[in-house]
Amino acid sequence: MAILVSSCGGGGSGNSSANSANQIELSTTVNVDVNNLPQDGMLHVYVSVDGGAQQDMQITNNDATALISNLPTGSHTIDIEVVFVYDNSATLVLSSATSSVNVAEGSSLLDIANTSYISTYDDDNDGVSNLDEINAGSPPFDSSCVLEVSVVGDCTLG
Ligand SMILES: [Ca+2]
Repeated sequence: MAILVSSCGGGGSGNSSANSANQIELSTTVNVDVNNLPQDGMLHVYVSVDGGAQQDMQITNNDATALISNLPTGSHTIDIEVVFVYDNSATLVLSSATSSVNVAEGSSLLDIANTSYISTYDDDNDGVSNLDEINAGSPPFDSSCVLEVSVVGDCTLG
């Protein structure tokens, strides 16, 4: 038994086989400054359906996408969590969103808007959100640390 997943390059009107294996193409924009992330870890965007296991979404710049298949027709709850995972396994939730989706037969698209995200997580309780601290390059676990700004540049030498 084989499961084939085809990605159509657009334009084609592929076969629409009516069965119970509906799928949604999920996409969302991550409100994280991906160019300014700590070096000692990795950004993950997790999605779970109806409280099930989390799966990694694919991240390209600020866009995260996932193909969720085998969904029964009807209403489902999609939970998305944007998490920075440090190399030492510490995790920091930056933002999350929950969306309800009515899955139709076949394939459908779901885009979760940036504005749906809650990003008030503040692990070190210093009043600055994890997201703001990550975006500012400040250690989100240590409220005693202040933001350091260093200027790196080439001086013109004679
Ligand atoms: Ca904080």
